[in-house]
Amino acid sequence: MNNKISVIGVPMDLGQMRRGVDMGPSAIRYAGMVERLTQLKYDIEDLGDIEIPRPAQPAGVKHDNLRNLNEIAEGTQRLANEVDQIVGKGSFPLVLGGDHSIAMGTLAGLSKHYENLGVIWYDAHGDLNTADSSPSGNIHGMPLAVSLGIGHEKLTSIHGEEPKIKPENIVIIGARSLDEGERVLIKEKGIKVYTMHEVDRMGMTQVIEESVDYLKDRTDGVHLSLDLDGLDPNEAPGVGTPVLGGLSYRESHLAMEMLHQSGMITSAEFVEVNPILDEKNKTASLAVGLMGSLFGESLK
Ligand code: HAR
Ligand code: MN
Ligand code: MN
Ligand code: MN
Repeated sequence: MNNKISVIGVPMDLGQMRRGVDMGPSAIRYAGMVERLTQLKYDIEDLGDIEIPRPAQPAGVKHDNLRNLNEIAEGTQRLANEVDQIVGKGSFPLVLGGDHSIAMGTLAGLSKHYENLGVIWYDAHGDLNTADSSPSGNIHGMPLAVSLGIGHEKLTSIHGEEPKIKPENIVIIGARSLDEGERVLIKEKGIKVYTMHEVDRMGMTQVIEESVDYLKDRTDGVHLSLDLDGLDPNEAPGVGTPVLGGLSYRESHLAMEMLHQSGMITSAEFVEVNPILDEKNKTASLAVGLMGSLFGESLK
């Protein structure tokens, strides 16, 4: 794994309706992220936070079922520029959310450096909605579709017109809340999904082994996009859209450890930490612990 890590915070809360997720980056830093990764002998630089525009007034106006469209497009474009530069100088981008809409910017920035960028989407949700299929108009439910080039032109054209990723390079893990339009897209595009059903039946070991095998030959880099709501709300109470029956603490650490061993992860983001909904910074601390495992911490 790359020995240089560049951290960038994205205090974005415009992709959904619960205020407070914009404080996710601070909560993760307070949970001891830099100290934890420094102990692992990484050379870590914290670039601070991206500036996110204020929401339009009156707040939260919907634009064609795309709440805060212009502000999100602007903020994620700034993130794309930063991520592009971080990879350009040979460092590992570690992005702190913020709601999951920021992944549009992360993937757009990364896409300039990879022909076949792999994506592991660790999430209760598919985030494959468009304005037409979205039940909420919340853009945090759309970033994976947008990155495939499906969605509003203002979003699909962030940091370049072309699609940022290909459907065959995606693996979704932990899904248990998929909307009808998302199911159609998954079938149509042949996207690989390990729902909770498959995780339960196969176990996380096999899920990660298969995912690594699947992505190994077809990709030239793999981004981990970890939505904390992929974990069970008992482990991760500080998220805006909790869904029961999620991945456990131990399954998630195992997944991170195995991904570390694979040596294939080239960038990562940890999103949807909302300290206002949290219990004593439990979810932010969990995120930092998972980073520890992803970056090679182990008892041996
Ligand atoms: N699928 C629902 C929607 O699009 C809920 C999405 C919730 N998304 C996240 N990110 N928390 O995974 O509105
Ligand atoms: Mn705010
Ligand atoms: Mn998500
Ligand atoms: Mn989610």
